[in-house]
Parts: sequence; structure tokens; C-alpha cells
Amino acid sequence: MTLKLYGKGGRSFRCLWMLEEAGIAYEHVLVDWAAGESHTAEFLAINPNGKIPVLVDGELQLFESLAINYHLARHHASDLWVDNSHDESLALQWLAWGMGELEGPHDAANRDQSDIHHERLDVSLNALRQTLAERTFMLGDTFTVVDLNTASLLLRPQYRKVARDDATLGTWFRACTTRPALQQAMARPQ
Ligand SMILES: N[C@@H](CCC(=O)N[C@@H](CS)C(=O)NCC(=O)O)C(=O)O
Repeated sequence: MTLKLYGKGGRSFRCLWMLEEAGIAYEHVLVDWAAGESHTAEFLAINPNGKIPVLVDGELQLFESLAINYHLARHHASDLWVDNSHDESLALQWLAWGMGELEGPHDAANRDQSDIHHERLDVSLNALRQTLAERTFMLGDTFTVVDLNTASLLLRPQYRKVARDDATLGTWFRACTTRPALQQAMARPQ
């Protein structure tokens, strides 16, 4: 059964990137959240939060962009998934960190109409710096869904320059963002 990704731009882009990495067939159902299309009765039936993205994989309906990517890696792109239970726990740690320490402050700054909280961002990024000072990718020598998810959070215009120009993060960020699958996702209709 063909996978279906619902969304248009915004946080659905990170799942598009993952789908392109997986190289599998999928249907992209354009749901324009900015035009209110994520609050129709039809859409609320697949995501009661009224938000994109949503992935439908057979019987499974999944919301939360980073969790969708974990599912896609685990079930459809095993080379981007982890191969031991310790790394699986670390993968969960980074998912929680990404949402709580990167995405959360960004959303708060948006709500306040304030600039990104640079000091807080810098403190958050220290955890990533410490990890990447010791290895090429977040879990070791190879690119995994953990790198994809984290780099996709840092693609936001406010973060991108910080990540690219950072002495420790720059090389990793460039390795993630020059992957052909990201370019393919960007070339798709948004
Ligand atoms: N934590 C969720 C956030 C999803 C989210 O906020 N999506 C936005 C677009 S980027 C949305 O659909 N907003 C519609 C609304 O809030 O009405 C995720 O990562 O999937």
C-alpha cells in the first residue's frame, strides 16, 4: 500500500526529506495549513490536533513530524535507522531534545514576536557540539534519522546561519544539507 504524506511546506518538509532518503513510492497530499485546510472534518479525522504533517502507512495514522521520520527510518529506510538498543535510546533522547530544546524555544519566540532566544539556543546547541566534537554524525560514523531530524530543525532561516557558521557544527551541517535527497525534496511541489 502506498504511503501517504499529508501537508504542504512547514514541518511536513522534514518528512518529505526522509521519504526521498528512503527512495520509496509515496503520495504527497497537499494540505495547506495556512489556508485552514488542516481543520476540516476530513483532516481532523486523521489528526485531531489539526496540524500537518500526517503520515498514513496502511492502518497506521501518525502525527508529529519527528516521530513520522523515526517510523519511516525503522520500517522503510533501515540504513538510516539504528542497529542497537543503546542507539535507539539515544535516538529517543535526541527526538525529545529536538522538540523541547530547539523547536520549543523557537515557537515561544514566535508567539512573543521576539527574536530567537540566542542565549538559550546557544546553550541548547552545546549538547550537539559536545556530541559532534567526538564523531562525524550524531550516533557515530554514519548519517541516520537522528542527523536528518536535527538538521531539519536547524534548516529554519533563523538557525541555519548559526549552524552553518559554527566551528563545530558547520562540517556536520553541510554534510547533512548537501545530501541529494534534500535537494530532491526541495525540488518537489510544496
Ligand atoms: N509538533 C508538531 C507541530 C506541527 C505543526 O505545528 N504544524 C503546523 C504547520 S508547520 C500546523 O499545521 N499548524 C496549523 C495550526 O496550528 O492550525 C510536528 O512537529 O509535527
